[in-house]
Amino acid sequence: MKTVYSADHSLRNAKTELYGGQLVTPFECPERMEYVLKRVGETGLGEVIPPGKFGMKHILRIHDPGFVEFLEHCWEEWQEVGYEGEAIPTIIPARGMQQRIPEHIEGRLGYYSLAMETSISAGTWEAALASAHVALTAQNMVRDGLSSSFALCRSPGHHAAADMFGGYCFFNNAAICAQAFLDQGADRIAILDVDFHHGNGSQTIFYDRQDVMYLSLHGDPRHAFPHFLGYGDERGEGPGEGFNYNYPMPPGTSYPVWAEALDDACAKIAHYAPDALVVSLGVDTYERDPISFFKLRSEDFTDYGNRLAKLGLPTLFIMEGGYAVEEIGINTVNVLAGFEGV
Ligand code: OKP
Ligand code: ZN
Repeated sequence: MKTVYSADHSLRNAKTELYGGQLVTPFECPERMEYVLKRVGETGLGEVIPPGKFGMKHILRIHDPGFVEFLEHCWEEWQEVGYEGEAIPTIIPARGMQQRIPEHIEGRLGYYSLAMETSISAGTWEAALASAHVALTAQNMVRDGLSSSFALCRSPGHHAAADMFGGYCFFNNAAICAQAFLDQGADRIAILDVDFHHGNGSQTIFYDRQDVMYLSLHGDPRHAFPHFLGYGDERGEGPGEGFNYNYPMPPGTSYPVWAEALDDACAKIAHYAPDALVVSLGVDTYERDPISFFKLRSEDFTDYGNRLAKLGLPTLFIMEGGYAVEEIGINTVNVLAGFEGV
């Protein structure tokens, strides 16, 4: 399987994440990519290729133009008002407030954010843009007939909504690729999200549509980020009803229970018969992940890669989370090698 990778991810190197009332070094750090890339090389998974050039066209099929413009200029505007730290929102348009876009950067930052751990800093825009292009390059390879490809994306994407960033995500890479498949002639795409966290952005973007089925296995939102979406009774709305499936699971969930949910999701995907499968691949389900509470072991990742292959669908893997940095390479490549039956 070929991997698409851009060193431009390292342009995002935020110094601060608001966590437990403190500013800590972000869990979502550049070193994550080094470990995955190293493992791809060690295991001989396949060639590593750079992203191609795409304009903004595919990104703007998913994201609001005002949001994109905000992301591009946020950091310079933040500095212009004289703030010395990284850009962290302090107020958001919560219940009962106006959903109008303010002029001051503090207000616009709040308007376009869904969470407050993700600081915007120098290079964030460049890295997020490179990440979307990595995803689109891998998507193109599958569109052109490869049976699978791996987009080694950083920043991740599945929390990003049409006009909100947060949860370490800026552009929703999986959603952008699903839409690109459709725009290039596909009738149906399934997004299977195996990251520990619910992909609220991906769900919301396609919630009223039946041309993209979204299925997610994740930590129960009563106990886990993003806390305000990802319940089991969210099934889609209008024409999208019956095309959204959530599998929230409790703290301590280990592989047998998780794999049962996976098999159920795979059966639904098989019945839907999509033209391609997009896998939001986060490996923060790992037992030693520092911010998550599932108990998957490294060999479990190989097993579920194998189960995914049984669907027999053209498959685009998109990197999402995974914060046990030293094991992220092993766990990620285990899924891909398991898929290939290596
Ligand atoms: C991004 B991805 C835990 C706080 C969680 C944000 C997590 C974002 C995860 N106490 N903070 O889905 O891996
Ligand atoms: Zn996650």
